[in-house]
Amino acid sequence: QSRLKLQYTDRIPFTKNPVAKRLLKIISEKQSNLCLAADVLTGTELLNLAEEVGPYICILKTHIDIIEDFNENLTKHLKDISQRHNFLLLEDRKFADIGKVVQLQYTKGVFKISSWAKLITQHAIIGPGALQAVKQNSEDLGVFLLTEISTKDNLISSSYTKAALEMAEGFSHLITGIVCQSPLFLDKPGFLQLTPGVKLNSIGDSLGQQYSSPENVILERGADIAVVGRGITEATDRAQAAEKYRNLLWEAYQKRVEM
Ligand code: 5IU
Repeated sequence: QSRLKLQYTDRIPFTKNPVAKRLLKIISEKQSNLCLAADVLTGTELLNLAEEVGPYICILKTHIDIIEDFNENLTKHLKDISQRHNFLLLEDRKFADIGKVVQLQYTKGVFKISSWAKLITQHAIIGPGALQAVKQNSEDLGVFLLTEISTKDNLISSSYTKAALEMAEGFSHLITGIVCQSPLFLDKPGFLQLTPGVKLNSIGDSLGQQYSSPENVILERGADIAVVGRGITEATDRAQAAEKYRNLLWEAYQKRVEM
């Protein structure tokens, strides 16, 4: 059966990655398939945003290296908020170096990503090395592997996408899902499709980003979880905007299952 037709809870038995199981539970408990892209520049902004939007999201996605006043208290507090509001932290680091360097970037440096992020993103370009580098943590870590990207004129080909998906299949204990733009891997209900580039009333920005609507991303593009950034962070009432995206995305998924 196609993953597009299954309710989130019915997909739990197909997952091999423990974090994916937790994520599917959170999604159904909160009735939210919304991931917030929290691209703000200070610790205070990030924590305030997480508090406001926390009730409506299943994942909060960070780019921790854009925070101008980073210290370890920030990730400690962020973790507390994520536990209180029941969402997972995804560091969108898009690891893409040799395995050894990825291992160091994931565990060391100022950010110590492995100490707070249950989810990370990785590029497939370097081969299985980057996945092997973080594999020993698979009880406590889920990887979203990138096989497509939302920007205009990007260099990813369909053969790259296909090969990246095949690579993911070899690491099903570690892979939570795939970051992509179209309905791929329909026969793998254990993998979750995470799709960025979602915004109401906009087709893109001036730097190549391309947007679809919440309905389009779930019904046409096959997303299981949609990533919304500026659609929420630039709204006057961010909680209200998050609730609106949450409702639209959830209704679209229910419609997809019933169609
Ligand atoms: N992001 C994309 N497109 C992609 C991938 C990641 O936009 O293909 I892979 C990230 C970048 C940003 C967020 O953190 O998702 C989208 O933010 P906006 O909704 O503000 O464009």
